[in-house]
Amino acid sequence: MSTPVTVTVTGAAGQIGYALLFRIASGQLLGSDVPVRLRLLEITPALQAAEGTAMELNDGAFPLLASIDITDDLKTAFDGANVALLVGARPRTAGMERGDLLAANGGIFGPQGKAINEHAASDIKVLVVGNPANTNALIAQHSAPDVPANRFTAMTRLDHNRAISQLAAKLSVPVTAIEHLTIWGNHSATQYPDLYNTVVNGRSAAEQVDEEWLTGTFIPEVAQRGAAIIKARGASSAASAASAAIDHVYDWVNGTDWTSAAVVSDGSYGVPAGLISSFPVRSADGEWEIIQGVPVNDFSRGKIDASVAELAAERDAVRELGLI
Ligand code: NAX
Repeated sequence: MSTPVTVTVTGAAGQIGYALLFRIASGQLLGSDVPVRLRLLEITPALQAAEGTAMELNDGAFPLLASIDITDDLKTAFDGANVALLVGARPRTAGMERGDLLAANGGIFGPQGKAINEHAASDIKVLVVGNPANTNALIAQHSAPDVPANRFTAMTRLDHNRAISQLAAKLSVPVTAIEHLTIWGNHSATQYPDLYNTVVNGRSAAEQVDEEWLTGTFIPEVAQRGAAIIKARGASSAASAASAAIDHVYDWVNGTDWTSAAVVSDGSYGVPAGLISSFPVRSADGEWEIIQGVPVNDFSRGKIDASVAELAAERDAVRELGLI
């Protein structure tokens, strides 16, 4: 068995944390032969709840779980961290303007990025789940100037998985029949799930569905799926979000030919360099790479541009607030 990998999870006492931690402890994040040391970061009032989750983790007697530390201290949380899952965030509350939301999250992701810069292991990989995920990741990345920018990513894998599931149901095929699906842009209502490059049983997905379904049903339903879950469940997506976080990091570490992830743009596909935007990506040797040469038709161009404009506006707002 290899040496334990240190995995830091913020917002560990929350509902995504509750679903995520057990899957990490069971070996699904990194591999079934990789022991993990868990570091749980919470705000002080939630430390007791995190202790309760840790008690249950211990009760799982997971062979791969080497240790659990619970803390409200950033240095302790990120000291030697190899993987950081930044889940805890400030939710938007009634009457909160976008600027207030971004400022509140800047107060979380700025200091966390700084602590990662100062204390994390040199191979640190960061996944931001807490919303607004792309811009929170941008803030953390700018606060960690000594860490390669491409180690900061944000999660659009839940959107990717939702799109695969909905397309599979529509075409009555197993999810494994769907290849090369891409979520472009922001993890928000403007995200663009691209079926023009998606392949199902060797044929373009867009050719197998009618245009009205693609534009009038599929795209809005993927984007609004979170709201539909809240309506049905009375609580926001948790286990599916945790599952997507597991998928994202597992693929990052172990490699994949094609998925969607929000990574720092290098200017590909007209997305301004530096923005953290979702792209078609592959991973090899622990590094994401934006897949090049994916055709972008006029319809896709308009959708991608709209989502990227939203990301640029968020970046400008956090810049004005002095957060980046
Ligand atoms: P919960 O409210 O259940 O849990 C959040 C936890 O974070 C709480 O325990 C809170 O005490 C903790 N927290 C707050 N500030 C913190 C800080 N500064 N340091 C450490 N911990 C802190 O939310 P949950 O349902 O778990 O969702 C977590 C985040 O994921 C939210 O921002 C949510 O919007 C976001 N999501 C992102 C998704 C994505 O696809 N990127 C999908 C699911 C989810 O909506």
